[in-house]
Amino acid sequence: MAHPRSALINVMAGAATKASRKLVRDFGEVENLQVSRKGPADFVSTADHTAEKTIRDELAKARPTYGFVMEESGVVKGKDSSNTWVVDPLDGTTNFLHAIPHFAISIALVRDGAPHAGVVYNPISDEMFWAEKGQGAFLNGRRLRVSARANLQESLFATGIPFLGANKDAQFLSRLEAVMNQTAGVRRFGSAALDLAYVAAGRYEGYWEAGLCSWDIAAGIVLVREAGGYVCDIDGTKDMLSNGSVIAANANLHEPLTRLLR
Ligand code: 2AM
Ligand code: CA
Ligand code: CA
Ligand code: CA
Repeated sequence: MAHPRSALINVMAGAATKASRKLVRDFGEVENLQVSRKGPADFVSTADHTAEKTIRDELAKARPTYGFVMEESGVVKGKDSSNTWVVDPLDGTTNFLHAIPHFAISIALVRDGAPHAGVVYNPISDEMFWAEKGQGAFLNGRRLRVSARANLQESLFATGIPFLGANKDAQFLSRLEAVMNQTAGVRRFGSAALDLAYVAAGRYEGYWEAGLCSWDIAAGIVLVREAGGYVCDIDGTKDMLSNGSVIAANANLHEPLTRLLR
C-alpha cells in the first residue's frame, strides 16, 4: 500500500507536479525556448524560470510566511525567519536542453538552518522522491532504504564532472582516479538532486561532488539521511549547504568513500 503523504509533503509534491506539466510539454522542443547563459556553460531557459514561478506561487499560497532561496530568482526573506524553501526548478538543465530525459525539480524546506523535508521529482520517469525528518524516505509511496552493499569492489558511485566555467574542484581528477580504481564503477548523469535520490533508493552506493549550491543538494540530503545513509561535506568543514560539497553513501561505505576522497 502506498504510504500516505503529510500535509507538508503534499504542498511540496503538489508544487513540483504543477510545475512539471509545462516542463514536460517543453521537453524536446528546445527550439521554442529562449536559452541564455549565466556562465560559459551554465545555461538557463524560459522553462527554468516558468517552473520556478509556479513553484514559488504554490508554496507561498500554502505557507505565506516562509522565505525562499531559489536558483533563478535568488533570496526572498519571509516573516518566519526559521523556515526557508530552497528551490531548484530544473536540476539538469543541460540534459533538458539536449532532450536527455534525466532532470528533476528539487524542493527542500530548511528549518533553523538544517534540511527538514525534501522532494525530488523526475517528471519523465514519474518518480516522486520525498522525505521528512524523522518520517522516512519514499519513492511514489514505497519506503526507501539505502543499499546494504559493504564492499567497494561491488559498489557503484556517482559524481559530477566539472564543466566549463564551473567552480573549480582542483582535486576532481585525483578523487575520480582513487574511486574508479577501487570500485565497480562511477556514473555521471548530470543532476545532483537525482544523484542523491538514487543513493537514497539504493541504486548507487554513494555519490560525491564539490562546487554545488544549496538548491542542488538540500532536498537530496534529507532523502539520503531518511533512507538510512550518511551525508557530510568533503572537506570536513560542516556546513554543506553553504560549502556545496557532499559525500553521500550507505552506512557501510560512507567512511571508506570518505577516506578515498580526502
Ligand atoms: P542545474 O542544471 O540546475 O544548473 C551538478 O553537476 C550540478 O551542476 C547540476 O545539478 C547542474 O544543475 C549544474 N550545472 C550547471 N551547468 C552545468 C553543465 N554545463 N553541466 C553539468 N551540470 C551543470
Ligand atoms: Ca543552472
Ligand atoms: Ca542544480
Ligand atoms: Ca537549475
